[in-house]
Amino acid sequence: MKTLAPIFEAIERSAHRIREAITNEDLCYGESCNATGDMQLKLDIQSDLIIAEEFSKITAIKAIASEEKKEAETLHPEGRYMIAYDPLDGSSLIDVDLSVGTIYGIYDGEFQAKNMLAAVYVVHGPRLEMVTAYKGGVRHYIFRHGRFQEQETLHLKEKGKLNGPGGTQQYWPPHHKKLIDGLFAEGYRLRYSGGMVPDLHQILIKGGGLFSYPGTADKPEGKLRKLFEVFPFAFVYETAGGEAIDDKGRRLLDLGCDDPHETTPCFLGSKYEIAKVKEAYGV
Ligand code: P6P
Repeated sequence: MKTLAPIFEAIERSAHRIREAITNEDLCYGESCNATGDMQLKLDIQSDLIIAEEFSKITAIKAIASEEKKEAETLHPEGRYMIAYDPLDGSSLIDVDLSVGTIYGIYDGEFQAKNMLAAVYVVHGPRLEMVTAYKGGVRHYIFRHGRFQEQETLHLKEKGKLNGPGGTQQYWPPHHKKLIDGLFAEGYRLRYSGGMVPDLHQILIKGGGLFSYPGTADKPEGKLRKLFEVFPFAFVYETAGGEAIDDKGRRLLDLGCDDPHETTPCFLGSKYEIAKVKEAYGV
């Protein structure tokens, strides 16, 4: 962790500054749209500026790619690390006071899944929490009494109990609906807020289950972005002993990425549930 220590420290500083903004700033929409056309909440833009400012101080960071910006941005040409991040994922949930989060993928030299060194996410909920996946371990921190206190290492069981089915159900392919209904028929509990960070955090903390965002009639390539949403969580889930695949049964971390905003259908979860996905999709 020594070499990435300055990056983790910058992530912690950003987490506090973003939480302050969430608590005290207004929620009105900004005047501009982000690369995927979503109206940008002022908080999205502010969070992006906070993170970019903190990372700009670290000469080891060569470039950053943000969900809020169309292209990647070079910070220090002599640097080594490339960081892709979603500064405030699920920000539209703030105005109903639900949890949101920030997601980081830390890449070595280029923005490709095979180059991922570490993944970090921060959860802004009733508590401020952070999870890091690095060098074979998934570490969980809760901010208490002025510092991030490390908890038990996180692991996914072979089989869980929670089901987080994303996407617009009327546009699900029939075999996907059969998969999801089958899990509910086995007694799985519905756990889906529409915020990727708290939804995947819940399944991880509770030991297992399935999070899915399939290809649908309205979004054939899914909705979630590879570089700063899907690859980081795939890295966390695999490090925790789970699996993360696309709708063709391929490991998400084996996929290429040609554009920072490229999306993919994604299934992340415990081994039993991923086997169910492969069976339903015939892959
Ligand atoms: P849907 C939030 O907008 C987000 O990008 C992710 O955080 C979340 O998993 C997904 O979209 C929810 O999408 O279509 O299920 O509402």
